Amino acid sequence: MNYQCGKYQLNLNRPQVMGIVNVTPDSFSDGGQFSTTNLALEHALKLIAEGADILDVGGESTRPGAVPVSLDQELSRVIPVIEALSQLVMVPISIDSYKPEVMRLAIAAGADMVNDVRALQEQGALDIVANSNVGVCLMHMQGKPDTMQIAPSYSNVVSEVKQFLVDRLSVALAHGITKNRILLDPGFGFGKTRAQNIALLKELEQLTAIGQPLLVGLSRKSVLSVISGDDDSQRLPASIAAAVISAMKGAKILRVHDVKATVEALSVLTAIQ
Ligand code: YH5
Repeated sequence: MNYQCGKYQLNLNRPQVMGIVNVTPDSFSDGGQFSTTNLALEHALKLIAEGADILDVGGESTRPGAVPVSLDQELSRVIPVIEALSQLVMVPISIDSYKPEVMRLAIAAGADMVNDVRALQEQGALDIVANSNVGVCLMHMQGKPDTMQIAPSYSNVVSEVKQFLVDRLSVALAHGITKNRILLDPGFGFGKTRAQNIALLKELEQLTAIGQPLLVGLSRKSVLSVISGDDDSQRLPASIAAAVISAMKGAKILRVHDVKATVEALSVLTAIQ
């Protein structure tokens, strides 16, 4: 099975690792544009050296309760990084944004894929992807990032997420985005309680059964915390377990912070597949 994204064809016969590149002002830098861009580029090159198959570049946090950034702010963060990376590296570059204008300019700057937590529901987003050759990831989210974790509610989380993904897949196909360009994603942590996230992971095969490749993002998420109140850096072993379990249940792309450890863990699975 192959996945078409821009000028690249990804081989999905073995699980692929998507490395997360956050382009947000760092506490170690002065917060200026130059150092923000350069720290992100340095991090991206490290992830490539560790074996990342794709890079996901994002300029706005979609964590629960995160402050939204303006369009101009987001563009000034991500565009220089995408321009540089698309010239420097030989892996697909994904733009993590739900804003059509960010998608459009990112594609012009060399992005090969759109990772959209709103599944192309913003006005104009479908046309921008359809009128290009980039890949797309359609993710499920209940509510909006600022309030989604207050009271997530489903009668059956697995069937409701599945129905949403099937519906967005049909809409994307009807707009002329071909099957080989579309990934689906249950959106772990996006408007889901811990029990609902666990149910989705346990029943992930039901989403694999849709027949489109799945992208899964569980890396460092709070659903994995064993001790209440623990910080992100303590979630590596649980993140590795989640990536391997997801891949065993059919996920084709794992979106992770810790690329080296994930690649090494997945190589054991690849060896027996
Ligand atoms: C995803 O699942 N997630 S941003 C909270 C954390 C750690 C990490 C409390 N973008 C996904 O990474 N795109 C994000 O600790 C995504 N799928 C896709 N397609 C949230 C995130 C995070 C949140």
